[in-house]
Amino acid sequence: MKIKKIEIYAHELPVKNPPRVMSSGTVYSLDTTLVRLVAEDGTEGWGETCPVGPTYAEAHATGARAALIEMAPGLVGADLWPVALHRRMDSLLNGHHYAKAAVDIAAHDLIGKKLGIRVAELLGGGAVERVPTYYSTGVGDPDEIARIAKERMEEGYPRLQVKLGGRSVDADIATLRKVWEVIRGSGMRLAADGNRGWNTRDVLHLTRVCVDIPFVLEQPCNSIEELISIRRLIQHPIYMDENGVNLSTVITAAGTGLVDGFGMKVTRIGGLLQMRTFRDICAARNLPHTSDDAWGGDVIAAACVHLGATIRPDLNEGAWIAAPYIEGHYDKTGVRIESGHIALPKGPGLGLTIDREQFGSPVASF
Ligand code: 0XW
Ligand code: MG
Repeated sequence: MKIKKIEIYAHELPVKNPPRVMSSGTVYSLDTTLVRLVAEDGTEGWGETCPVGPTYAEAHATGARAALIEMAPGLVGADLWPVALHRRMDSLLNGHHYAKAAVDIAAHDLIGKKLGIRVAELLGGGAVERVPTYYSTGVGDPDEIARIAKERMEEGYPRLQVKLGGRSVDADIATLRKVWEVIRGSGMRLAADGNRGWNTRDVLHLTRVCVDIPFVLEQPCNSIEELISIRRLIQHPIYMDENGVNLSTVITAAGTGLVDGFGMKVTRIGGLLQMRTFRDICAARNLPHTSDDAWGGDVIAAACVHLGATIRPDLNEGAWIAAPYIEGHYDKTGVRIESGHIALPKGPGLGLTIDREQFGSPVASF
């Protein structure tokens, strides 16, 4: 199974009710990159990568396309099987996981279609048909965030992630208190995501003052060193998100007991091949985790859901997708949220029907 053709597309995804505010930046519309791989027999596969602006991670939209254009000539004729494909990509470009992930996802989609099986089965199977998701608020006024929390709880979301940081820590504490007043006793799980936005002083204060609220503290500070310094001083569990940049870091974080779980992004870690290994490392250490990406349309959403379906259910913190925060879809059939859960698509590969017309001409094709 070899790659015959590669097309790279750019597509704009406007934020619904803009802006979306996080401690790492404020965004109004996101520039996503799609990859279409075509095999020798004409079977196609789609991949996607969409950094949520240039300051969330060490990634940006035009960087993704530059990396893909750098690799693409050397990928024509390459073996599609993911292990071989990643070796080929690594021989063409060092790093740039978030770009390589788009090729990896497209290859999984294509192989699934060729074999007539879903990506979830390609990833090892054991999939649930109804995948839990979670809702992620922006950073906002405490009363407004509590109102959103109530609405999502009533809709049936099993988990809520509240975005915090980048402002006075007292406003963050007030937000957590108001949200907890609303969801207390409902069973809805809570994550407090600082998105690297707090210093250790503010985290220590926040966790002391909120010791009675059972939230998970997600990526509170910028660096691994800061996580190490607060780890033994707080009583809330810590999840790593942005610092989990590769499998090596994950192995160390899991192996040394630095964290109690992860928020993980398919593109940050390099694609579904690495995500599958990450899932199994977490299972070996009983560490809960998500299956997310930073942003993106229907393709990346489907990739997160297929992987998310295969996570051991007691460790599954949900597959997050950007659909509720985006205007429109470019896929006709795929992933939709209902009562805080997503039905795993039925068709082969990612199970999508892409409306390619929406993307216009490719920005590059090889
Ligand atoms: C909720 N997410 C998965 C999507 C946002 O863009 C960032 C994020 C996170 O940091 O958890
Ligand atoms: Mg996070």
